[in-house]
Amino acid sequence: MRLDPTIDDTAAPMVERFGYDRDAQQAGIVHFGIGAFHRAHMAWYTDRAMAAGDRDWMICGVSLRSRNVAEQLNPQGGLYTLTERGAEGDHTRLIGAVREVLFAAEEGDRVVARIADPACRIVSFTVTEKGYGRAAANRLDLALARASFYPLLTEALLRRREAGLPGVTLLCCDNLANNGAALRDLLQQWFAAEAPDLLPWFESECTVPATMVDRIVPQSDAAELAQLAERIGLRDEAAVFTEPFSQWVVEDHFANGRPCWENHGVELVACVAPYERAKLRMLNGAHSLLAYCGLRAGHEFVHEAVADPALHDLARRLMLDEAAITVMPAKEQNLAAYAAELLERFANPALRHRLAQIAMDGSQKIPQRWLDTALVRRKLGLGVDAIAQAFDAWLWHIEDGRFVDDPHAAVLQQIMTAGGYDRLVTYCFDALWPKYFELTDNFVAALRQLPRSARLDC
Ligand code: CS2
Repeated sequence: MRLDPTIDDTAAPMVERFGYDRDAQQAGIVHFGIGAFHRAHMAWYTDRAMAAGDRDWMICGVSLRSRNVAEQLNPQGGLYTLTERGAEGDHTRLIGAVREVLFAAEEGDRVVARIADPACRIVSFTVTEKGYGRAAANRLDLALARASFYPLLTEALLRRREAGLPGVTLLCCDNLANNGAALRDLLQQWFAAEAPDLLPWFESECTVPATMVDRIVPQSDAAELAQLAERIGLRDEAAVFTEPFSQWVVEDHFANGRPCWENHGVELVACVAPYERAKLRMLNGAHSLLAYCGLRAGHEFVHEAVADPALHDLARRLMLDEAAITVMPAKEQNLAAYAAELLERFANPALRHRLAQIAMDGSQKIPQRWLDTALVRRKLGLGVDAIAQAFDAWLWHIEDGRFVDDPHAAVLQQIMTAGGYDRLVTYCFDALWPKYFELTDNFVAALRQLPRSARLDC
């Protein structure tokens, strides 16, 4: 039997329930990019806030790229289960916070109507690093932006302004450096080009807080869905599987209200930067290192890569010897303990987290994960060694080509084939990441020290 809104309380008794009247709630949130991460993170926090008495924070999810999530969730009335997989076994909860999923390409009018509705107070995003239409150095590429959420958002905000409604909070939940400021800057560029008269209203009525989001959420696979159905007696096509750990640090700057997430573990702070930097440079930095070095060493999953003593040591060195010194921690942050905890989280064998999932979109992830660290270290007169090894493994990954899923894959591979490593390294710092141009010599020098980069002759 498939999960649907009419299932009664006797079905799947071991599953924890949300326990609020979904039909009595309005949709206070429109979320772009309703993938597994959002369902296991913001929707999970919001579900618990509503279960504790907060009202009218149902989520309308929007998919930009495919109809898949709508097909998984809509027949289930938006319901899905979240299973935490830890040392104590699996713990499953039914989540009620999602009302519906709209596919933007076909239901744009509805997306606009949901955001323009007086009930909507937050528009949030997990559209991945490449979903923001950024070219080098946070410049907005208008053609890419037109294919993303910007036009629908603009139409909806124009309607809100015409109707005299208040603004909304625009909440970026992606792993970008300074994600609030970055999104704000991109929106300013977009409005300046496409809807200049909306810009002053946006600036005075909307806010764009920074967030640090953290929960490891692998793509669910068919075997996991089948095992879940066996265990709970219900088939859930939209099920998510994640770790027990979750963290969300949010700048408390909301234009039009928010759920009381702070009662459910969310840290609402004045400044997110130290948390975000530690997370991007240590967790995500080590993740990408494990992905490229792990794939090169023949591993498939994160827990396998981190069980390899050489890679464990390299990930630890990237976090502690290289990244930690570049982060000015908040008072309560202990970066040594953080690194130790991260290595334990990576080692969780119940999470089938594919290295290939992390390896995708390297051209979009590498700057905030490795290059920001390298830039600070250069200013301090310090080199990079673990990061250079990780970078070398990324070059291998491009050359090998088996798992490459990256918006710049074709051009990177072409350059590699035509000019080899030296041309590719130069191209990266010249064209792809010009903000980091001064690092070219550092990386060339560091790569020269590595055995497999003997071909590097630039
Ligand atoms: C991962 C992240 O796919 C990736 O690139 O590094 O999704 C990571 O699992 C999350 O940021 C953890 O919070």
